[in-house]
Amino acid sequence: MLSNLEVARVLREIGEYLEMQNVPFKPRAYEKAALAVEELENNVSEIYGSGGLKALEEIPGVGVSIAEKIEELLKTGKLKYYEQLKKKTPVDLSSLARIEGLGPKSIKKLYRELGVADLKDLEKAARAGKIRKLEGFGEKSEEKIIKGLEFIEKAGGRFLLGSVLPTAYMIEERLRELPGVEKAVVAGSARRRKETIGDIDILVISKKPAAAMNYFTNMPEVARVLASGETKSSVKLSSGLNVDVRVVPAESYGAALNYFTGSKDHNVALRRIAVEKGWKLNEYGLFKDADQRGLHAERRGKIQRKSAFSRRESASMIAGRTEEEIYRAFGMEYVEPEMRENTGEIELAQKHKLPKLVGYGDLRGDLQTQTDWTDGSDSIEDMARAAIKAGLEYIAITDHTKRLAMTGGLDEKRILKQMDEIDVLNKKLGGKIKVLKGTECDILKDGSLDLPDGVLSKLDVVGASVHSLFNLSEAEQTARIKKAMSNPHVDIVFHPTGRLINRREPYKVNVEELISHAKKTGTILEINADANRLDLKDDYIRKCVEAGVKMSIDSDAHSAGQVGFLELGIAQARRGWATKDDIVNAWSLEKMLKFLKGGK
Ligand code: DGT
Ligand code: CA
Ligand code: CA
Ligand code: ZN
Repeated sequence: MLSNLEVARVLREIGEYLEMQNVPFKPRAYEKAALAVEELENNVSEIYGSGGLKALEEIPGVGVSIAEKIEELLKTGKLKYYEQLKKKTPVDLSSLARIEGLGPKSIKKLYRELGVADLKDLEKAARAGKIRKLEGFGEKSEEKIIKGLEFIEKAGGRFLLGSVLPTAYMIEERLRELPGVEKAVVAGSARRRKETIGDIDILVISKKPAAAMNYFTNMPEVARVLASGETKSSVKLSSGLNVDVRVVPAESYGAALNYFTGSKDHNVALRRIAVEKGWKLNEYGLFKDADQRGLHAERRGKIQRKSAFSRRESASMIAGRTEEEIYRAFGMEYVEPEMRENTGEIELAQKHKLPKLVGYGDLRGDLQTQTDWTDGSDSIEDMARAAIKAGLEYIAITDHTKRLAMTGGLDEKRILKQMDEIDVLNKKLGGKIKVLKGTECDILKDGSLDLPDGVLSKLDVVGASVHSLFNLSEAEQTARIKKAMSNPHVDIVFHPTGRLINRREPYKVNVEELISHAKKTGTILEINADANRLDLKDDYIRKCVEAGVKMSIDSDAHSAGQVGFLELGIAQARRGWATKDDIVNAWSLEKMLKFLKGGK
């Protein structure tokens, strides 16, 4: 389903393309229609769904011709007229318009005079000093364009959850400590723990909103203030990351948190349920009747004023103070943020059948860590002590094997020596933690393993990994890993797809086939908690859960400081709907080992 903003964007771009072709009047009409759609209280798809073309024509500024275009867009997801215009004018409008200060008129000029069709052309022209010579531009605007290009480049990709969360927590914490602030909490995709983040969203309840905003827009990390208002401000940090802060009234806190946590698709589904009940859900609350005047005020953001708010609250508010209250009013179970993607969680919540997700404090062990025996930086004992500190009951030492020569991978002789050392250490630690003997054994080209079975059979935890030949065909790669899984000593496949988020695609492999082979062979698949990996990804975790394939959540620590750094892995597991029962290292040592040895 298309959102109002998406429909408005297409209409606006049509106007801009027409403007570039010097078509009279029409551009203005499309711009007006875009604004009207943007400001609609209800979703334009819903309006069309209930009232058809006629209802679209009733939107102010939307005539027959534009209504028909919206209809085509909603029905097919595409619009021929728009596509044709785009083809006729080979200018990447939406990218160019992201540069501060560039509108359709100046983009037209740049295209006509300098042939600038996209950001690359723009950069070339600016660096060559050509833009300052254009009429209506100058040295200043050329500089501004170069700045704008730099910002876009910096913020171009999405950010890793692992790099964003510490910043998000930090800002949240600082806001919370300000005088007058009752609550400050991270919402948006960061609260849903999505693996990559577009921007940080933070909600604040405060008696002194101006003070909170003043602090926020003046934080030392702020590179630029994008918007600053009484209730909503946005900044760009010097890291390139954008942060939005909104101040909301306590009465609406739950509704606002729900709205700004998203996902958008989850929100839309909830709102539809409200409409079915004859209610109305928005970021201000859940309301019994659609008091149009009140809603109008809300839309303009004036609702923050106490008087307007309490008037409406007394009139028709059903819930809004907490998220729990809202879900309860719907007759639903509370939905954990990590599940809010509208991929089936709403239906389960209605039936009170949501899975009980593995908790952030549920892990009892860590099954992948490396030490200074290979490419880790700390000793086995350091790692064990760090694990004790992290509250773990067991830790597996899984150093690399000899084929991974650059890490000083262990051969047969050295790993046997390491096993002896672990025996000694376990005695020394006197039961404070159980150090398990393990390996991260390389999978060779033909699917055989880098250590002989005689050694593997002596280990507590055998992990197998692909570290080479990433470019095999899908069939070869899949067969290779399946063969390793068929080895009766292999307990876990570590980082099963080999991806590095934003840096490296996974190798070609049929994960569905790996999952069914894991089921058949009793092999565990890993959820690697490294911020760059988070491998398996959420979709695959769900498939494992459905197939009854067990998983482990491992830190892949290469230093003591990284041991127990499992939060991101747990978050990923929760996004994949995993329960404690699905995660072997959420189990007691005894049960976990029994599964490892008995599973095959
Ligand atoms: P991101 O920032 O791209 O990683 O993803 P989000 O989910 O944080 O998205 P963002 O920052 O654009 O907006 C925060 C939340 O606000 C989003 O999860 C849901 C809500 N929201 C934003 N735009 C819309 C919209 O057009 N309709 C609805 N229903 N909700 C929206
Ligand atoms: Ca966001
Ligand atoms: Ca945002
Ligand atoms: Zn390593």
